[in-house]
This record gives sequence, structure tokens and C-alpha cells, in this order.
Amino acid sequence: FMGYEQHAPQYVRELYRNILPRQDLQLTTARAPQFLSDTDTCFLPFKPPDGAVALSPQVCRIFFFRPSGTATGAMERDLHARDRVGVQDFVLLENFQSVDAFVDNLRKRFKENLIYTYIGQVLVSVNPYRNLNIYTPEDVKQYRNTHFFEAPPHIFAVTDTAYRSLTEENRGQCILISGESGSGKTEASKKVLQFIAAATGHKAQVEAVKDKLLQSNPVLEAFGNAKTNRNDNSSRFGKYMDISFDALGNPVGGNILNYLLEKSRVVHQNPRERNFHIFYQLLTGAEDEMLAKLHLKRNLDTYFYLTHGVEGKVSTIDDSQQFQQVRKAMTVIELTDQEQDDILAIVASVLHMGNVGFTEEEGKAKVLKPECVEAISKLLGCQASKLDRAFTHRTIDAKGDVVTSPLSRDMAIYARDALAKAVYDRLFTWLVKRLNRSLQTTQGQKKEVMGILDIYGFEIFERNSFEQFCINFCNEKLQQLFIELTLKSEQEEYKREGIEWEHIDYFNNKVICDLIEQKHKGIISLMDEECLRPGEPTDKSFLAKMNENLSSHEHYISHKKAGKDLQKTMSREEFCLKHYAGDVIYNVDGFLDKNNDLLFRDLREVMSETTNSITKEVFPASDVTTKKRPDTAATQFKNSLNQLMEILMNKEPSYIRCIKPNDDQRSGLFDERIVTHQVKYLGLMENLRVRRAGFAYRRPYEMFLQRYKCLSPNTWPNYHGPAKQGVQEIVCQLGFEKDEYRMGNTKIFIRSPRTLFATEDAFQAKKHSIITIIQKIWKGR
Ligand code: AOV
Ligand code: MG
Repeated sequence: FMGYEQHAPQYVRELYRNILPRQDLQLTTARAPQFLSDTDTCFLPFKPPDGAVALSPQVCRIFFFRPSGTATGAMERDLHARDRVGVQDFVLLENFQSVDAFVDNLRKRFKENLIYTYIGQVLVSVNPYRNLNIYTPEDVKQYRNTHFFEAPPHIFAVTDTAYRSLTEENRGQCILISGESGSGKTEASKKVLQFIAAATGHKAQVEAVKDKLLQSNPVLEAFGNAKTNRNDNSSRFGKYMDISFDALGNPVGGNILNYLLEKSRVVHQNPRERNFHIFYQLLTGAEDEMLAKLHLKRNLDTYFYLTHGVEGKVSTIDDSQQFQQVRKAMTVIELTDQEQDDILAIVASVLHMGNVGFTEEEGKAKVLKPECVEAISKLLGCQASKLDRAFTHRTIDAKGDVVTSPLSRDMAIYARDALAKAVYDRLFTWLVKRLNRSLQTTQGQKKEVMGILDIYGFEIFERNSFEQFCINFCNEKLQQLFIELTLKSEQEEYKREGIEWEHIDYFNNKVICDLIEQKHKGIISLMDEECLRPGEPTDKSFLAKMNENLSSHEHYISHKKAGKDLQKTMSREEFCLKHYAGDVIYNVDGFLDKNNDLLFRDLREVMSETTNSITKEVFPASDVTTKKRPDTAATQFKNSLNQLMEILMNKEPSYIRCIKPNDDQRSGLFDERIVTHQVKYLGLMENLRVRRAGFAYRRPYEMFLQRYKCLSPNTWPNYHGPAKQGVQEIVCQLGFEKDEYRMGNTKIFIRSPRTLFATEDAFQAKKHSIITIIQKIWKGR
């Protein structure tokens, strides 16, 4: 019985295997021994070996039922288990309309370190902010090939279900992870990958692919993650990763799509936040020789772009060690030495750009530190004099008249920052593309794909700007997809099971998606129109335009239209959108500028002439002279989102909704106010409502029968007929009301938890009496 103290179910399994068969005794457990969880109750009608008695039921939650009389106590505890650890599926909540009941259930489970709970097939995960021992190879084994409902809620269960559907039914999968910053999305996506890596084949070729998939993370995180006030390792981009599998179910490649990197961070960070990790990694981790080659000094304070947030060193992050890891990962993903040099040269050049500095003479900007321009030109391979001129001048092609005029100091700073952002942003996109080349599958190998979406959740800050607008729009689209796919799958299941479809009443957020993206009339169209309008379009004129055109829309609230209460919190530069998850007030300041995303032609031209293979590639010469305006930032985002929706629409979805328990990144602290907020904004109540609109509970007949067969004399102790008929016997015996259940082709559907709990309670009582009988037999021996 080694190891039972750490892992009680393991111990019971041992008992089951080794002792019970020999002693001809019966062990009563909540489910088959191989599926026992830490919270399951087991009854043993004999004295367990020495030591086991000392196990506290609170710790391992195995209650030994012994002739000496401890049985009653154990029984009582078991009856209270639901109160103590909550329900593992929210559909079983009696009071499913109440947010408080929802949060209370999460709290109970969180206190017991049970971070996962289902809403039907949706997994809700609460960030424990501590390493739990629930992702071991042993756990992988437990969930591999286990039916969804046979083991406690776990991200491995979701992954295994998706993986099996992919390999056994050839259905493309997607795992959609959402939640606020710091709620554990990225960690969740890594657990999915971990499970896939552990559960699939181990041939050298397969291992090489897995290695690349796994090592893509440190590289992308170095360039796309940063310390924010919400998360020390916050992803500042959206990510969708496809893993392709061959006919044997082994990963053979992958593809990554990236969304909207928060590039403004390159030139500015809020107090106590940092720039992207790579800058700090390079400056602290690179050898002296490399720094010298990049014209860099080790001191972080030297660089203007790193001094905004003041936070250089973060206690939880070892930049230097991370740098070594990133360098190794770059090699694994097959970046050549030359490519790695070019990448780091660009990173260094961005730091130098921040330090260029300008003075102004007679309204004309002049470079303050030519040595920085010099360094950039050496690093990227361009003429210093030309770069200097591009930093301080602007060329405009007005209907064939090419005019070059000097920039003011402010405009020069603006142009320089725009360059730094563009260079970094395009480097990031290049990296993703390059990674995809390494992850490419050879023709004919690919069979099905599983996609993992790790994307920013709904954001509501004190002040919400263009970025929040885009992010929240993205969440509206995902909610739209969720509604369509959930209803579709519900409908399909009803059809498959031969049950008549029942109308489900729900809020369809399509109206909000339309408000934002509709051609000509939507907010993005109005914004684009305003950006292109001759004259002097400003954020204010854009707001006026929206107020004029959209005021009658029920989800758009202008300052004028706002009620008294809302007006108090809203200024005249703001508008409010009634999102499906709640009202958000946006400040228009900066909308047009961010949407336009302008980089002056002179700088684009210099970049296109560089010898650095990456900058040369990402600033093509053809872009410099083209008359065609590139799509605006919002339109690009909208288009990429719609492409994503198309990809996802054809896949079978699994949902993981992440919640953070507090704002302090602290373990053990469950702040109900903060959790309640997220439960609302994640739309979980709406999730539950849709799921509960029809039948709360459904199980295959075999499983239902296995558990409850003791409840009818016609199925207990021995029953060999068809499972469906057996279930019918039990249902008749218990006297279910007619509208409370349906008999599908393979499953029983139960409408309300009330009925299920009555069944469960009857089962517990029966179990108790059976045990008493066994006990008597035992005593009689
Ligand atoms: P996010 O991806 O949702 O935020 P992360 O996945 O980066 O959040 O999680 C934030 C931190 O919480 C991690 O660095 C871990 O320290 C901790 N954490 C998350 N999940 C777990 C887990 N299952 N077990 C233990 N610790 C965990 V953002 O990228 O900011 O939206 O943009
Ligand atoms: Mg993340």
C-alpha cells in the first residue's frame, strides 16, 4: 500500500486489486475504483491495515466503514459532501439563476483546491496561483481514455475528450480559452499541450514535432509577453495555434495565427509595468561580447523605452536565465544563427531608437544623439545620413507633387515612436510566420487539426480606449460563435437522441456585433470614413458622427442619451456600448490615430533599403510608392477575426473559461466581488441558462444503470437486459414525473437537479442499508 497517504484513491485501487478478491468482501464506492477521485467516498466493511485509520477523512476523504461503529460518522459526512465541496457541474445547482449561488459553489470548491468545475461541457477554471499536484504523468494516465463524467472535472478531461473525438470520429477540434488578464489562459493552453504531448506517440520524429510546438512558447512569450499590473507574464497578443495530427493521432505539425500585438507598449508603459520581456532578457542575459556587437550597455536605465514603467527587475522573473532558454528554443524551432543575429539586431535597434532624442531649431527637429542613429544604421544596415533625414522630414505625394518638409520636434518624436512600434510589430509577425514554416507538415501527412485559442478576455478598465474596443469586439464575436455552436450542438444531440427540440430563450448578441462591424453603418465603418475624410478629422468629430448616426441604436449610449446615473460617470468625450457582458464606457481620445496607424513614407523607404534580412522583408519596397492605403487597424482586426470565426465554425468546440480569484496574484484568497464580476462578464450565467433551458442532466444509459441499479428490485442485484430498459425500471420505481425526463436513443435526459438529487439521495440511503447488512454478515462471521 505504498503511497496511499499522498493519494488515497490509489490506495483504494490497491485494496480493490489485492485484498478484496481474496477476502470475498465488497467495497462500496461512489464509482468504479479506477475512477475514484480525492473527494469520493469509499466504504470498507473491514478494518483497514494499521496506519490507515489515522488518515484524517478531511485530508483524504476516504471514510472507512468499520464494525466498530465509525460508520455513522462517515455516513453523515458523506451526506454533507455536497454542501462542503459544492457540485462539480453547475447544471446541478438548484438555484441556477443566482450569481451568488454560482460564486458560492466556486468558492467552496476553491477552498478545497478543486479549481475545475463544469457547466455541462464547459470547463470553468479558477487560477490557484500555486502549483497543484494535479498535472502529473499519473493524472495524464487517469484521464486518458476516460469518459468525461467518470472522473472529476479537469482540463485533461476536456483535452482527452477533444482528442478522442478528433482521432476516433475525425472531427476537427478547437479549444477556446477565455478570461481576464491573469486568469490562467496561457497556463491552460500549456496544460492542453502537455496532455497532448504525453498522450501521443514517442517516436523520434513525433518527439521532434512536439519539441517544436512546446518550444514555440518561450520564444513567442519573450517577444509578446510583458509584466503588467495584472500579470507578471501577461500575453500582449492573441494567439490561435493549430496542431495537426496524422492518421495515427500523432502531432505532425502546427500553425499559429497572431492577433493585435499591443505595440504601444514598445514606446510607453504604465507605472510599475514593463516593456516586452525580450529587452530585459537581452540586456541581462547576453554575454559582454554580444552586447558590444549590438552597441548596448548592460544598464537598463540607459534606455528611454525601458524607463517609463520604472520597473526593471521583477522578483518572479529571472531574465538572464530566460534568455538562455529563449536562445535554446530558437535553435529548436530551427532559426539559423544569421536569423537569430538579425532578430537581436532589431531588438537592439529599437532600444537605440528610443534614445535618439530631438531638439528644435526654428520649428525644425534636429537629432540630439547622432550616435544612436549611427548604431541603428549599423545594426539594420542602412545609411545613417538617410535615416537621420527620415527621422526629421516628411515627404508627401500630393497628386504627383512630391514635397518634402521638415518635422517639428513633436512630430519627429511621433514619427520615431511609430517606427519603433512598426519595426517591433512586424518583427513579431515575421517570427510567427517563420515559426509556422518550421512547424509545417509535409504534404499528405496531415489529417485533422486541433486548434487552441488563447485570447484576451473582456476588458473593462477605469479608462477604456481603442484597444479595449477591439478586444471587447473580439469577445462579442466569440460569444456569437458560442451561441451558434452551443445551440447547434444541443439541437444535434436532441436530434441524434430522437427527442423533440425545445425552444431555448436566450439573448443573441448579433445585434451588438452588427453595431460594431456592419458595412457603412457600423462603428468601424464610421471610424474608417472619418479617418479618410479630407479636412481635419479628429476624435471629437468621429464621436459626433457616431452620436448622430447611432443614437437610436439600443446598444449605443451617447452622453446625451445616457441616464442621470450614467451621465455622472461619463464625460462628453465618451460613448458607452451595452455589451452582452455589461456596459463599457469608451474614451474616443486616440481612436483615429490608432486606427490610422501611420508610418511616414520616408521611414518606410529607409527600412525597405536595409540589409537586415528581416526588416528588408517586412518593409517591402513596393509598399513605399503604392498609392493604395493599407487597411486601417480596426478593419484589419475585423477581417482577421472573421477569418478566425470561419476556421472555428467548422470545428467542434471545447470551452475553458478562466477566472482569477483576486487582483493580487495571491494564492488561497478568494475575493467574491472580483469573481462575481468575472462570472458576469464571461457570460457564465448565460452559459448556464442555455445549458439548463432544456435538460440539466444527461447520461448514457449504461452509466446511469451502473450507479443506480440498486434502486429497483428489477435491476438489483443482477440485471442482464438492455440498459435502456433497466433505466426505465429505475425511473418507474422512483416515480419520476412525466415531464421531468426523456428517454433518448442512448441517454436519459433529466430536466431538473431536484429529480437527480432525489435519485442520488435514494441511492445514498440504499447504500447505507446495504452496508449495514454487510456489516451484520461480517459481525456474524
Ligand atoms: P492569462 O494568460 O490568462 O493572462 P496566465 O496563464 O499567464 O494568465 O496566468 C497567470 C499566472 O497565474 C501564471 O503565471 C501562474 O503563475 C498562475 N497560474 C495560472 N494558471 C495556473 C495553474 N493552473 N496552476 C498554477 N498556477 C497557475 V493575460 O496573458 O495577462 O490575459 O494577457
Ligand atoms: Mg496569457
